[in-house]
Amino acid sequence: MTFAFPEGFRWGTATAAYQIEGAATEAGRGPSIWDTFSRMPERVYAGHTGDVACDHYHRYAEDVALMRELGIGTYRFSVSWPRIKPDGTGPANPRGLDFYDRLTDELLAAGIEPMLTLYHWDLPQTLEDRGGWANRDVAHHFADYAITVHKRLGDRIGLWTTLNEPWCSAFLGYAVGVHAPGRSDVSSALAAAHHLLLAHGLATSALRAAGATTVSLTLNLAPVVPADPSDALENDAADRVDAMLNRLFLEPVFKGGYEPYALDMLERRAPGGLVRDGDQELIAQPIDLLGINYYHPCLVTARPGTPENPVYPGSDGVDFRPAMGKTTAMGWPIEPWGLTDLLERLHRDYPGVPLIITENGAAFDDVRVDGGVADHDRVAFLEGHLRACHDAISRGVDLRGYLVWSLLDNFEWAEGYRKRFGMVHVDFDTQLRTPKESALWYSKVIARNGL
Ligand code: IFM
Repeated sequence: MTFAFPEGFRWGTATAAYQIEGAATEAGRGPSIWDTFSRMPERVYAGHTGDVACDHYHRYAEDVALMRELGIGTYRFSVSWPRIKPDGTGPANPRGLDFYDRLTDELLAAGIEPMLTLYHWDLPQTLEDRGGWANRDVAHHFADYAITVHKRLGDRIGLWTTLNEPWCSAFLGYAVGVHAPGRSDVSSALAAAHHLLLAHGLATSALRAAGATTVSLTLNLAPVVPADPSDALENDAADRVDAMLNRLFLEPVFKGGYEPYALDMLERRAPGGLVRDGDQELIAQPIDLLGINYYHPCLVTARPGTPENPVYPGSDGVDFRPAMGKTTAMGWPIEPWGLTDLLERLHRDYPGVPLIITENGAAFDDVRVDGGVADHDRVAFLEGHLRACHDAISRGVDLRGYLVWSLLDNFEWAEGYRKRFGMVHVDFDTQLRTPKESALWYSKVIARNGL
């Protein structure tokens, strides 16, 4: 074997509630912002919704059995807040908790370690009606919800993640409206970013007080690469994007506070008094693991006069370069070196924080061959990124695991079901699951603990 991974390395896969569960109105679940958004005209491809999705709510046992057959060691799933608290606050809906209880037991019985994410973008609609993440109160409601889930599952779940990709929730949801709730207002997005971080801090300390031993946060991070690294203007362009994509979240969590640039942005462009005394201390709760979702680097160049891209406040004069080489079906560049760079940077800038890849994967237009799915592109993608992880580990990075996005083809947000990220093909008419070549390949990687 050429690329052996450390003993105890976690091999797994990930999904999210709204993308796979379906059963949108079952057992007392309330509506989420994605139920509303997907019904707005022309927001989601072809009017697709998560109403049925992969019907995982009813087929979870079959999906767990599939994972067991593949040898999956860790399964990262998210809990639907509106299933647990249909109005976002108030008493728990026991039938909602029952589902995750059954899922957890099924996973444990199959020898699969559950990793639970509390928020993967499906805010209860009633909370959005009260201002959503731009309203500070939501952070406190989130901590209450976290404790409700912990009370029921804390005896069996060892790995807790507060938020998935708060940058996406804040900026894709509130600055440009390509995701739910579909608002286009930079100041609300900045408020949302701060309140998401606050929610993370409040939930982390509440979970810790309740006895959780491993608490993590998952961020979508990417190296921001200037076209000409020897040019000062180019570096400044890259630095301003990096400040809002990466450091806006990393610095307050790991360094005790926002950088002056980010703090200034939050105070100047968001409604007054956003960052209150004590907030930064709350956000800086120690965590045990940082989850990284890596898909591709962000390529930029300085072009004076270019208007700000609202998802990166302060990015005026920055142009976003298209991919040069091979891309996935999302049009994202395939650049595994970006993952090694990112891991090394995190190891250097935030030493002592164990890392785990909580998502990496790709959408491709799969080719069906004799009833099977020959997704050679996905195999090559995963193999390239696993080598990138191995490189980082051999340079001293404390990387504890790798989870493929995703187990199943699923509801890819604004792209609906047309972009397929799964290692397992889903026929959305019949709900038939067919492991693709990548699933079989990954299974062998897991068995060998390496490539
Ligand atoms: O499908 C998403 C997931 O929900 C969050 N991270 C990126 C994936 C691919 O776009």
